[in-house]
Amino acid sequence: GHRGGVIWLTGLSGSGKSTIAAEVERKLFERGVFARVLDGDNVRDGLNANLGFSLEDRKENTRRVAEVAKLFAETGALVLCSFVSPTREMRQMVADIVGQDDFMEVFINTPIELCEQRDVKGLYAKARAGEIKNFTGIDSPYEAPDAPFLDIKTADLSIEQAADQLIEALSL
Ligand code: GGZ
Repeated sequence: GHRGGVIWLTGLSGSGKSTIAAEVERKLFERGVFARVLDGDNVRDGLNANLGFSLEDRKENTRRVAEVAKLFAETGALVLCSFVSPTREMRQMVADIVGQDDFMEVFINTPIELCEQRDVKGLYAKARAGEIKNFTGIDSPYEAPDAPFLDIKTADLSIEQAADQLIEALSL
């Protein structure tokens, strides 16, 4: 059997975090593993609707998600948290909240050139045009993890291959 834990996917906007997390969730469901994705799409509309993208708001976004993820993990879920969470300090806070033993940091390592080239949501173009301020990688920092549990270099991987790397690393 398995017990709950928090898998924390960090990376740039457009790096593929949420897509990979959703694929991992799907594959784990097939194996009968209780997994849930938390990401900006299901958290920033509700729980964190009052937060923006200043570093202070991102920190609070991250803190609340970590607290929720901890509660989920205590029910036995594997919680796939997909958040830019751009600073080492923020991610250390997550580790402190959920407990080092239940925290797995996964770096979705996609070069910014590639994220910007794909620009799935058109946000990089807007950030370049100055229509979005404090955009990660453009005019707001991103600090790559020093020693993540797993570093997925997505450039030459399909979504499925990236998801498989993550699942393999979990050795369930
Ligand atoms: C970064 C932003 C911004 C700014 C809106 N900077 O590609 P997406 O759209 O789906 O992922 C990004 C998401 C980031 O939200 P998070 O909650 O993950 O951020 S953090 O952990 O830093 O709190 C992007 C969109 O929201 N977005 N404005 N300025 N990404």
